[in-house]
Amino acid sequence: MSFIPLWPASISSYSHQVDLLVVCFTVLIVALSAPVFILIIVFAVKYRRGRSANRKHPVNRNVAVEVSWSVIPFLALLGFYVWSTELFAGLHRPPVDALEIDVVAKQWMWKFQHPEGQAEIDELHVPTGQPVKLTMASQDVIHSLFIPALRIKQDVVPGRYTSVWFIADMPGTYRIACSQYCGTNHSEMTGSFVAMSPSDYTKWLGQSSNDPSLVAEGAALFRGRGCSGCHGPASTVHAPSLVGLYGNPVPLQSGEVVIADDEYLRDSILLPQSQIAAGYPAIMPTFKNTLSEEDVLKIVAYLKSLKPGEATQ
Ligand SMILES: [Cu+2]
Repeated sequence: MSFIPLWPASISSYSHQVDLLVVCFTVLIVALSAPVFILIIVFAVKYRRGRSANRKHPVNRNVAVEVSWSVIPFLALLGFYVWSTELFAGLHRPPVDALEIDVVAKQWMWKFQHPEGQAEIDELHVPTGQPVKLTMASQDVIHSLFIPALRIKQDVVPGRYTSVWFIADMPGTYRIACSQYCGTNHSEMTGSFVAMSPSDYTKWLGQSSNDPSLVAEGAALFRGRGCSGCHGPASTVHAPSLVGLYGNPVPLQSGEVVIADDEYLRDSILLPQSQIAAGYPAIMPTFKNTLSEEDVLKIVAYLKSLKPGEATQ
């Protein structure tokens, strides 16, 4: 019989910080609430009916004490608010050199796609000591990727990308779970998180390198689904060139200027009428019913690879 450990393995500096936060917060809450319960019991015994005790209570106000027992806990809790918010916000600021892995959640499995093309189901292999950023999409309902050993959990929501990042420090095999009820087999939507030394990871990549890279698959889709007909260099249709687009500002017809990030590229493919680039007619059809989230992630990977000055297809 196996038990769920009370304190699961903690394998990153982030997970150590979360643990420290939880321990300190528990200590604070006990320190704030224990005196209340202890005094309830003490007074209940001391002043119970029939007991001879001095029940006179002369007026004895001490403003300094009364203010301090409100202000000190308030400041302590505010400190925890700042601390935990800082930790939480850090989850969404990945370093630029992070290894990018795409995640598609669907009833009831996790699909992970490495940039070199390796795809895995319900298993995620990552190198230790290196930042890894997960860009996640859902094919159906809301799921939530939970990796207890890293103390991270992020909802995966249909219709948009969410992301999370981490650095795993200790090699080993840990659990992955879906922590958002997503239908009948929700409880079976689990998997293994395998952290490997960088050399083992390179070896692992080499073993399963039959698949073309994400960028190559995206490029094939870009041509195969007709995107290049309008957006390619030889096109006669008035459509914006997508070379060097990623990460740069895009002026919209509405006068707004947005940054072409993953989410913008995704929306432009699936909801092309929502944000029209300034100076271009709104003629692009939606690819909502013909491309899966996985296909879109591949095309986005391809578009991100298009840098000005490099040969394009
Ligand atoms: Cu799920």
